[in-house]
Amino acid sequence: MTRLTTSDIHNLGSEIANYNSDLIKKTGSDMRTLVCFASGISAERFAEASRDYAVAVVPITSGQGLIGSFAESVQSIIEFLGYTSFVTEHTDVAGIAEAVERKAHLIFMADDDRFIVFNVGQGFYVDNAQATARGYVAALAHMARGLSGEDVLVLGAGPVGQGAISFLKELGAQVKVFDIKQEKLARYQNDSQVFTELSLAEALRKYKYILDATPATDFIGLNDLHPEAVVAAPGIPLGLTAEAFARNKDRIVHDPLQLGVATMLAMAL
Ligand code: 2YJ
Repeated sequence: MTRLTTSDIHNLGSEIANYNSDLIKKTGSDMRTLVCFASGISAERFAEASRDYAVAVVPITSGQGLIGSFAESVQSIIEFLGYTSFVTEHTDVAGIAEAVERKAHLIFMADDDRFIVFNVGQGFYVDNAQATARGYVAALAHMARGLSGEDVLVLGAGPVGQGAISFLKELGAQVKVFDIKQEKLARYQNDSQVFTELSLAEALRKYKYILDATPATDFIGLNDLHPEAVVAAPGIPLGLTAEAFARNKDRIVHDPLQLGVATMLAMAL
């Protein structure tokens, strides 16, 4: 994931209900339903845990420092899902100490390389890349009204792409993968469930369902896509050109933070 900027998440909190409505329009399901599907927990469990869990978000100053409104944006996503949450007054280690003192069960925190939620009581964490992968596969599966037996093209075999591939396999999809770096595809060479594509142009034209897990920008133009393409594109920047996005926007799920954070929460319960 490329480092977010304040402008990527500007207004995220005040726009979250609109974001959710948009998700319903595109996928037929709201954020809560999608993240329960992504994490394999029931809606009842998700609701029940919201009564028991307090969630902290700790601003982290290391590396390139704070991103304006990052912690508050994470908090607004968690609260939209019905959970009580707070941003700690202190940052970094003092913030973690504060979170534990204030009885947080879950602690969200991100530096320049990792973004995790730590489950204090149970001693495990969920990484944003893993959660983002599952959340976006869930969105794609709902847009497609099921992916069992369907061809799905995954672009990029980094952490998000790999997470997406394992969930797509669980869902019974026929997975195709492309990565500009051939060596990243080596892990799938002996995997009979994953087909390696060597031409991006051919693959894009051939497959309707696409999960773009690359950090690349503007490499998918209007005429490159299948005419009925359905795209789940985690992360910023978007791989589609502005033109390609405008033409297909009702069949594209793309956001800077929302679905990944929401899925982290569900997976951390
Ligand atoms: O607390 C803050 O305000 C900052 N330390 C947030 C930093 C957010 N980190 C990023 O945007 C990184 N690119 C996260 C990488 C996650 C990889 N899945």
